Amino acid sequence: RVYGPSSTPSHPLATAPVSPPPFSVDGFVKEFLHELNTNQGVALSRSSINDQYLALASTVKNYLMARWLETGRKTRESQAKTVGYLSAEYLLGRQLGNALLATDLGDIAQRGLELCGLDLATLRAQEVEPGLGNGGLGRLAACFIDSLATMNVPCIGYGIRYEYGIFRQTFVDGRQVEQPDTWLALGSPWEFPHPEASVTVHFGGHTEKYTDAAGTERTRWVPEWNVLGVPYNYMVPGYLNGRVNTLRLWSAQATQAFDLQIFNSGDYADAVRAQTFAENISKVLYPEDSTPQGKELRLQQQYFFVACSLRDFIDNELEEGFDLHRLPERIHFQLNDTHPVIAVPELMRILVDDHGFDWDEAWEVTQQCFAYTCHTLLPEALEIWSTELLGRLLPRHLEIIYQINDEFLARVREAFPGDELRARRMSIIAEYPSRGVRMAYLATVAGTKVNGVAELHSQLLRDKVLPDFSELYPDKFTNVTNGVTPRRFVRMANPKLSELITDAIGSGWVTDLERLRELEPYADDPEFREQFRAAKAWNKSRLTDLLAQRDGIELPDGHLLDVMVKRLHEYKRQSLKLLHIVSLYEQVHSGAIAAADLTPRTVVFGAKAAPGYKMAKDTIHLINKVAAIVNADPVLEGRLKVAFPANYNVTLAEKLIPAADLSEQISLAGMEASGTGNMKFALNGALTIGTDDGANVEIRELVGDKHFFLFGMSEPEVAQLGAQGYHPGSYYESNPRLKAALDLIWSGHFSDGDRYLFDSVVTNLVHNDRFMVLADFDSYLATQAKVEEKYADVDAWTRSAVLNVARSGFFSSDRSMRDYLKRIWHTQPVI
Ligand code: F58
Repeated sequence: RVYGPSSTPSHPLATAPVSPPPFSVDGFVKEFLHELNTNQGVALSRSSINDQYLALASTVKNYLMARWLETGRKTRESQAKTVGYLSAEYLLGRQLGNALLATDLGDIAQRGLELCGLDLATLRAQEVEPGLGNGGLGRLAACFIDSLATMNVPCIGYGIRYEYGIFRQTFVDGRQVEQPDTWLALGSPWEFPHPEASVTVHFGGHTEKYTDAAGTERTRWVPEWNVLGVPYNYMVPGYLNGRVNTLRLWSAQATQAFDLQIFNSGDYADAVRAQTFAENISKVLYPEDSTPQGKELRLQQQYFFVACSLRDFIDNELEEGFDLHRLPERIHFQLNDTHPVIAVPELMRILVDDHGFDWDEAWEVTQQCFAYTCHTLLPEALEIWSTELLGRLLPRHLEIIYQINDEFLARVREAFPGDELRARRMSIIAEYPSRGVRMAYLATVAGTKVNGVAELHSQLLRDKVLPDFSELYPDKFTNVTNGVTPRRFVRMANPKLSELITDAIGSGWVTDLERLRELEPYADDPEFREQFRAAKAWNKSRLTDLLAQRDGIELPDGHLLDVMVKRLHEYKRQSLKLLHIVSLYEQVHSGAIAAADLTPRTVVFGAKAAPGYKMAKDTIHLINKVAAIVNADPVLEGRLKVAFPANYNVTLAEKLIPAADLSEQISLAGMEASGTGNMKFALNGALTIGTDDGANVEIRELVGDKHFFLFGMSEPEVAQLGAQGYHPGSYYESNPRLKAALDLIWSGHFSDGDRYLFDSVVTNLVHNDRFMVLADFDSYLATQAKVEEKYADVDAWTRSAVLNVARSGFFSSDRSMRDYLKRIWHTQPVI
């Protein structure tokens, strides 16, 4: 790669710093129309909304461009260490609104567009969000890169440019049906492809030994096939600070050589098929939740993006004249879960095979370059790649992993002589039920640090998931509690609340969220509470309009808005929320309570199920069936309503969360690593009903018991009940309310008399119930009664809601980033 002109430029402009276009409303209009005419090739009078959206995006991009170039220059000059965030997922959400916020161009754009007879909100609604992630883990990556840019920390986010992101969920007769997410179809103005900077990635083949010129025995990998990684750069603008970091997503393409070879062999059809084969690697995001499938294509994806990213960074280093022995001073790669862990043997391979390092030297460097974040506690969610597959796809990497493991086990045996059982337990290579590489172990052995994502999770990670490792390396383990970006999830999503906060305490909270504390006294101010309620009411009416238009759902006025949005998974226990609804319905119809005594409540669900996860899909079907009956019931009219808008995504979250009164965080204690939705709700003034799980624990500690509805067993109680033997049937038999609710489902009442339709869901709860829904049912209902009592006291409720906002500043992802900087990356902002 050669950059820059071939001779010294003589025109003065050619060496002047790039400056952003000056901005005024007139300047905006001029730029916008210029983009519309030159980029879209249309006149305003003939332009479509999509043309207008693309022209607006270009206008904002042009404004950011000079800052992007300047950020690159400053970062190179400072020689500061960069954070390399390696993540297979980035759930970015729409870009335009965030870019307008980061540049403070929102007002100018709005006024300029009005002068053109256009409406900003309409153009914003045209954007299809890049849904390049499944849920919490991918959204966390997006929050983190936003915070690093805002905090002036050099960071490159590396990932995959999936052609199809997370599927679009539709409901057909209440069942989930997946549709492809064609987010690129109408153009993608936020990306900058750089085919000239493509990287070749190798796969397959075998390894050979040879002796180099110095007489040293070395190994070389003779791969069988390869693909090209084409980088697409995305801007990551900091909030009002002029910094623009880079997100680099890789797209797979067939290499020319590969094509030619087959073309020359005369089989045109085969050549085209080869191309498809290569492009398949970045074709689609795996819509998994929690259980890795061990699919070959997924391993290809993982190695593909990691190999591209390391090559990219290292080539740059070499071009700039850095010595790879000093790599740890230049970069810290953060492994977002185990998906990028194949980067560890890849860096070893690069250093040893390509750059002639000896093994120990390479291991020294590699160990200092990585740190690993774990996002789960479910044993089945820890990735294990079969050695058969790894050996076939990445033979050299498997050899390297074996050698890392040999040296590691030698160390274990030295530390614990004679404890062969321990060595077997800790081996990176699992032998049972079949031979495989435990990626979490590899990451733990290789990285400088291992962190969990909330206090409770990090503790359970040490004590239950990796106890042998925490004994061997006590200092490696640390916690960084997750956070969310206040820019997108408060400032942008909740403009009314933001205005209220800013009027009260100034605007500094947007980048210093702990300052929300200054709101505490306002909780006792009746006028402030009134305005706070007005903001909530505005958010609810905005949501009402959206759901009416988007889903044909009618939200009743004046209801307690009770929201449970997250992936559908048994451990998250949407079925507990559902049993609550069914029980209210049953109690009214059995005459146990009068409909008039119910607190008017609308329950909103949002959840996608992994397409292959039957129990999750059945649960979605059941929720929709129950919703249909409840919503059509005249007795419950105005009292209870269930809404399940399809295709919950970041865009919908931005409207739903600010409108919520009650946040449902009801996983079985010890199962949800952290949760981040829980933080977004608290920051937007919803009260939480939740178990003592994940970051709920910290939310409750901070907001105070009086302002949080805790229920259910604690993690030690769950462990104890599990150890003594859990029998869900005994709860079913002994709790008449629970039995009545389950029996009603079983009777076919919600399935047109079909007793078998939901048999698997109910049978599973009564006979298996791995996540102890029945054990927590009673406590959940009793706590919901407390919710209703409190909701009846409007002032007490609002006071708690204000205090939730005031005391949740800790959950800014800026704070998470400060913790990573201090505890893991040891790097500094560049001013
Ligand atoms: C989530 N994990 C945790 N995984 O469940 C949640 O508690 C935590 O707050 C969040 O990470 C951020 O730390 C998660 O979202 C996935 O989506 C994986 C994607 C790849 C396949 C396996 C699940």
